[in-house]
Amino acid sequence: MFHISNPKDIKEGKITDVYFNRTVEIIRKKKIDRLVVAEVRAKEFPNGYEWAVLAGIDEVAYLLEGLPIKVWWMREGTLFHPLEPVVILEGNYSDFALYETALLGLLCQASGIATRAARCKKVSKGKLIYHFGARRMHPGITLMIDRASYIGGCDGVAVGASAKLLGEDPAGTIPHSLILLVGDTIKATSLFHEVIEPVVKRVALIDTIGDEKFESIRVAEKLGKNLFAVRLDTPSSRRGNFLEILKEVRWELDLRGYKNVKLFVSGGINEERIDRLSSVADAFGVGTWISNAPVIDFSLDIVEVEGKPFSKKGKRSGKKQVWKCTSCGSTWLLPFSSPAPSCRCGGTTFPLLKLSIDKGELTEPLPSPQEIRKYVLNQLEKVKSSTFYVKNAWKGK
Ligand code: PCP
Repeated sequence: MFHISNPKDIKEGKITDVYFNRTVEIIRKKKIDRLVVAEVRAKEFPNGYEWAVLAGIDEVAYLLEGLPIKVWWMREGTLFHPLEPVVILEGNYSDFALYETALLGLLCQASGIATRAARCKKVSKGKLIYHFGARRMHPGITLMIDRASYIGGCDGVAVGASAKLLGEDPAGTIPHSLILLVGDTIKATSLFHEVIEPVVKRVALIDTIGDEKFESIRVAEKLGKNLFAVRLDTPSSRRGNFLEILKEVRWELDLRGYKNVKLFVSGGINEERIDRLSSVADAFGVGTWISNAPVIDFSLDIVEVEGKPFSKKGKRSGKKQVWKCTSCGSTWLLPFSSPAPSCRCGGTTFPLLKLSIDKGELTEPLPSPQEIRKYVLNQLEKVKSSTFYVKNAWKGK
């Protein structure tokens, strides 16, 4: 059997830390249940990120729907900051206590992946980013990982079942295995061109046997205008100065009239390599860097009991709202009952946390993955890329 949780058990609050079961038992036996407000927020982000992308809300909606509580959340895809609550729960504590473990798990991992995808897309300066990292993670969560990478900004995912969930076509090229079976890059690519339906872009993998420069020329001369791109997944032992290899392939293809053939890069790709190679590469296949993204370390904490601000040491008490300026993007963290702040830039401010579940029902339909992705890309336009990473920290070629 596969060691994955049964969705029914998750929905029934059975995937929970045992101390929540015992707490609910005590509450019920000693009749000490209380009306509380609890908030989900992250104290800090991995690697000093200044912002993160909220993801996993659609699964949280499914998890909490039907519970006799009120839930406010930021729209999925919202760029948020440390200390800003992204979800608020209000109700009798015992009605949602058993869901904390699953709720946090849904948000922590998906938001980590969506944030890495968004950072890759931001640093790519508009180049294509495809998520190729399903093979690095347990297949039980492939759909979640691919969805988070797509709404975070990736242009496509490789797994067919995930693409189906997203209502998109899967993005794929040719594996080394096909070339090794056939024994030659050109013969293998020709078989692909012969068998696979024409709507699928012809991306030839050119690093398996011969030199990338000569293989790219051979495959371009063979497929001509049918060749969309060449993929370089050059093993690190042969990578040398990868940017120079890309420039050389670009030169040789252009010299022979194949300016339309794009350069697709994969294998060990991260933000720094995208930044360094995006002056020449047209598309990137990113695996581990996205699917194995560090989680956003959310925690859920009570901030009000029976209407009075009350929270543990280290947490600011009281129900809060996060306001954002429509024009400059500034945000404010204020007590929930505070009036809308005015922004120095003159822009109007709006509340990010919206009542989204009331009396167990969603207050409005959830946005589609495409709408969320568009929302993320719009916000990314306003994000300063200079706040990314220490340049040249990466000494690799
Ligand atoms: C890998 C595969 C994945 C890429 C690289 C992800 O290549 O193509 O898409 O890699 P990453 O986790 O380092 O970012 P291989 O497994 O070498 O090749 P193949 O395409 O033949 O499966």
